[in-house]
Amino acid sequence: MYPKDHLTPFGPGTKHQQNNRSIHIQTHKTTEMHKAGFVNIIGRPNVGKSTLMNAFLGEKLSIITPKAQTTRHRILGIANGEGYQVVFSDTPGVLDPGYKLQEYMMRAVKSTLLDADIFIILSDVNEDFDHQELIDQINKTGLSVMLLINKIDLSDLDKVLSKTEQWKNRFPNWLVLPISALQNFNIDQVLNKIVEILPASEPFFPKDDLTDRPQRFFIAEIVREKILLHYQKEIPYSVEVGVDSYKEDGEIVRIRCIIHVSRDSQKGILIGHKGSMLKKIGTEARMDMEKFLGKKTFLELHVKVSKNWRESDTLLKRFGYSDV
Ligand SMILES: Nc1nc2c(ncn2[C@@H]2O[C@H](COP(=O)(O)OP(=O)(O)OP(=O)(O)O)[C@@H](O)[C@H]2O)c(=O)[nH]1
Ligand SMILES: [Mg+2]
Repeated sequence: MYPKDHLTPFGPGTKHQQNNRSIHIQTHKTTEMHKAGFVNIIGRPNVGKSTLMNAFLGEKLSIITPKAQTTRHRILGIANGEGYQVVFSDTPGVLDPGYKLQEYMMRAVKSTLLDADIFIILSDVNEDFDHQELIDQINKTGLSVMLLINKIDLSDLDKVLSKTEQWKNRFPNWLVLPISALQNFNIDQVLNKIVEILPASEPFFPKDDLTDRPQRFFIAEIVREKILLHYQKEIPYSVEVGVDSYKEDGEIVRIRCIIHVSRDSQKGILIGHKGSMLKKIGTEARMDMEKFLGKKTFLELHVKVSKNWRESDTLLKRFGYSDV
């Protein structure tokens, strides 16, 4: 989905131009000083991939919830520093797909095999990443792999040490490190290591970019985060959120979002008694949007039944799930 050549909105960092260094003398000079590349984060659902990317960025970009399958797309988060640019990819958790939406999610994961410079496989202290097919594909690339054992704040030293040993014995070429994404433990050390390994390259994005996704994407994700947090059972997995209209009106932003549900019966559950649930979602989402946009926000939420959207190629594509 994101071959590097297509990712490069500007300048001398593009592969094409790097391949023609002789005619770009200035590019050649600066390439030696600057490091840049793609670090793709892969792991099972709920291990903390989004928390980790946000920790690297020092910003809340990807949404995070205690529920598995929170992330549905590949999301780039760009960490810019003096002399480096690390383009992280947050991805959906690896699973065996049961319906079309999940198939699209897994295609997003597979796309990270095509453009990585470094893989981060995120595991946690209680669960191992055991998707052998993906491990084989990653190893076949011959690229650097960092196996990070997350959530060590929930464990004890003995367990962390034994997990670290297990992984080191299994994959002697991998760099194995314990971390806590939530508590920022070892995050700077991992970032330093990444920069050390990355190739010399011009940046792939302007150095003040944080992501490749438009503001609207994150607006919709904020609403989805609140739904994941406040509803149980099938609702979180049956909703999709789209931004229907976004208007700047001086210092105010007026936003209308559509919440798509899969069945008629889910509409009432989502709205709640006299609209109480929808109101709660709206209030919390609006507060987060104001922080994210830095502006006073008016938010309108509407619920629409888009029958069985999770199984419809047409609707999935309309909602931004691509073939990659
Ligand atoms: N205690 C602890 N909790 C963590 C840590 N990292 C993440 N979590 C929690 O784990 C849960 C899942 O985190 P996410 O970052 O959404 O996990 P994910 O891997 O992106 O999940 P999916 O998008 O569903 O695949 C959240 O409740 C996080 O707060 C950590 O280092 N320690
Ligand atoms: Mg996630």
